[in-house]
Amino acid sequence: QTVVSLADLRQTVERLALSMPVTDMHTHLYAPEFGEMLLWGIDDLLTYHYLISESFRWSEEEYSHFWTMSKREQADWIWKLLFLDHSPVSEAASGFITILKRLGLDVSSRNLDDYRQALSKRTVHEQVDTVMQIAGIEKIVMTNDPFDPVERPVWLSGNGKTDSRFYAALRVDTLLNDWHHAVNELQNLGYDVQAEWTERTREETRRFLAEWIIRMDALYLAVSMPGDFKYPADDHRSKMIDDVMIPVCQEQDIPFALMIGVRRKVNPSLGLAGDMSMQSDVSAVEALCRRYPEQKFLITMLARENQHELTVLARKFRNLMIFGCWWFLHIESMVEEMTRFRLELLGTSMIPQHSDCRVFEQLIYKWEHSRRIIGNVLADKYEKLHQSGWNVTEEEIKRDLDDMLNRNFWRFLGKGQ
Ligand code: REL
Ligand code: ZN
Repeated sequence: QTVVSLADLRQTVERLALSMPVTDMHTHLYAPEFGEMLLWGIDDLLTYHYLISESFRWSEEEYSHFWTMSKREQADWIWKLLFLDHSPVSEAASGFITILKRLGLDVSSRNLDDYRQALSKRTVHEQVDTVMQIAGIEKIVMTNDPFDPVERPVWLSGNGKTDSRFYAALRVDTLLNDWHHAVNELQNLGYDVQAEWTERTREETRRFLAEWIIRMDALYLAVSMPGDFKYPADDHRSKMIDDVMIPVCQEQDIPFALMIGVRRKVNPSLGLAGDMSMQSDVSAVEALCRRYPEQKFLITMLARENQHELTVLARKFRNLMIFGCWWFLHIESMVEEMTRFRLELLGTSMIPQHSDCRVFEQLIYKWEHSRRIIGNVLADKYEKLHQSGWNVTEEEIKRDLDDMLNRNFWRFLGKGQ
């Protein structure tokens, strides 16, 4: 085991940070078996909701007109506004350029139709393999909703588990945030529930979750919560968590992931692009972790203002794993800031990033940009240790990166291979 010299340190860390295999523990990507749910290619990339909201800042176009355009027309419109009329310097726009470059396309030509043609020659399977290889992604966790009419048949036909690189996470947003709608859905699926919180309703909702966890082999339950989420409270959410979510997670031995701090539809005309962030109350997470010490919680928050407190909380509860720089925090300056203080407060015992990709090729830029920052921050720390005479070996650098990019997640699940 040779020690890495100071001269080689930064470069070694960077090389390994860019290449160690990743488990992407929260995405909106799907295995090819899910058909049209798996988005990929130039037009899906350009119509990413992050780019839609950025485009409208430069246009007087009616929102409603945008939504009547074909996907290709929308992509052309966004390309012109964000890439030709202005320089693509935002994270999402520069990310598209990183993708073109890594796919070997001629970035300098700025010829969108050439890019389209180059990708249209590929099959979805080829593209999935190529992108995972370029991005160094080994395992991908999807977002799976049994109430989704397109998705449900894939699971019922047994096709949801054919590609071993993809894993399921069971989304429970409707149960927690729109109970009225959930009652309808559950009844349609044959569960004997009613709007009123009866013992039978609780039992049947637990049965629904347990059956779907098993059917999907779901790694965890997941939900996005608004910033005004309170726990404990005298409301539907607290009852659902205490009477249904926690008992089922305990029985199935899986974590509960809460992504807290979203304010949906601030501008409804923008569709998915119209969601906003809001500050949250970290004490809800504190109360959950204290009340259920045997239950594991995967937590991320959307407001920058909550990050430090949440990281401190993770020092207090080993059943709390913080993860990712979510959504509006997935920009280089925030990733840098958050990674730095997380490392300073928790060492490597956290999950510094997830991609939240919606379009397959985004794996390339989201991970490349983040890997570089994680490597750089880590290199600073090793250099400091080196000055005190503590030398690290390449094996140790690999171990630390493997923990952060891959193993911490599986270990937290109790599935540390
Ligand atoms: O999982 C979620 O709730 C969010 O990540 C999504 O709602 C969001 O639209 C996503 O695209 C953000 O990156
Ligand atoms: Zn997400």
